[in-house]
Amino acid sequence: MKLSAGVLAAAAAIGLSAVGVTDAQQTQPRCSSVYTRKELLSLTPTEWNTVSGVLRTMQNQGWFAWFAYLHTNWFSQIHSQSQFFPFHRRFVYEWERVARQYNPAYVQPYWDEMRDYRAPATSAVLSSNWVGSNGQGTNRCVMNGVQGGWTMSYLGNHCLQRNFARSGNLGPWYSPEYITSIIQRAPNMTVFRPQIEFSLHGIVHIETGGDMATRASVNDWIFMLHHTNIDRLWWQWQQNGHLWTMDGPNWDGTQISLNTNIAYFNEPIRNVMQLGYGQMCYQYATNPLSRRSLIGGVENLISSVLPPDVLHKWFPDSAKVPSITFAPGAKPPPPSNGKVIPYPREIPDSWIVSMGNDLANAKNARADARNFVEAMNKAGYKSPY
Ligand SMILES: *[C@@H]1O[C@H](CO)[C@@H](O)[C@H](O)[C@H]1NC(C)=O
Ligand SMILES: [Cu+2]
Repeated sequence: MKLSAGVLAAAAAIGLSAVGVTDAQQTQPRCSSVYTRKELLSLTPTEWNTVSGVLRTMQNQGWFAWFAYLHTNWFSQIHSQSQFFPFHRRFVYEWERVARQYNPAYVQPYWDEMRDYRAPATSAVLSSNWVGSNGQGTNRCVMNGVQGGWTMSYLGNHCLQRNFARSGNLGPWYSPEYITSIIQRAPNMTVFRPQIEFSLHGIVHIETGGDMATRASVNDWIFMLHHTNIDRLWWQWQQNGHLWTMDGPNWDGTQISLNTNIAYFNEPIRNVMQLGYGQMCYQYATNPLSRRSLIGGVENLISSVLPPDVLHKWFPDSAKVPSITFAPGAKPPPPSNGKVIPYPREIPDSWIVSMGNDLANAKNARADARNFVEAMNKAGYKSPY
């Protein structure tokens, strides 16, 4: 596509560099400033005060109920097909936009779930200091953390519920190595979407249980932490050569494209593809906590342990980037300290079917995750994570 003189002049007027305009897909202006979404546990006490205060206000003003209603009402249009990523990016952004009207210092944090994948229930995220732990009593009501004792009004008044799987232990979930492998291997949205939706995405919903395992999962603020992390993973993949990649089915049976409208929001998917443009004026922090997962770092370790054929099958980028320079303190410990990667918990067929999701895709995604662990263990790989 050739850029017209008018487009170039408009781009110059809004201050895009030559590098910026080579992106012919981008029709939105670059943000004049961006804010940074951080891992929850890296928030300062002041930042957490801001966030938790806004959440209480939003609960009192009915926003939890409104967003839970939206997610429920549009459920079948936004899951199990390619709208999944763009819809949820726009949805989390909408939540953040409302929150920032109450306090402009609100920035939506994420939960780095790969960091906690071996024993998620022991994560500080699920402690009384942050989002609270498992539900209590016969009704599984959440009694501690930022939503402790809350009554949710959608659908019908009830206490916020959680019912952790595995007798409250949760997990194991999906390793940083596996998520990194998906990001390196998935060639298009048709492959990438189910691999994330039916691994990490689904298991956190199901295993948290209670409200999180229903269509009204937005009642639990873990939803926002979780989907912000899922959005971060999509962005990682986009930055890995897939900035404008959008293909596969739309909910109405047509093929999706960048010009397809996002369900409910009625604006083209194109508008939310590139962070730092249009309304998407945020970026993701790479702080010391999140560096542990989604790691350039692990590749060096992996490539020193795995036989070349195994390496190239599961980590094709390691052939392109033979060695990585570590930031001080970021180098993974030697393999002798490592542990075998456990098989991840899988999403049951019954849940896939009850949510109206695509069972064949879900089965493929499960098999891929299992084959990965088997290949790593067979090769004698020990994980530092
Ligand atoms: C996505 O990639 C898979 C695997 O290479 C391929 O079979 C499929 O046709 C691709 N689909 C699209 C829409 O590009
Ligand atoms: Cu959803």
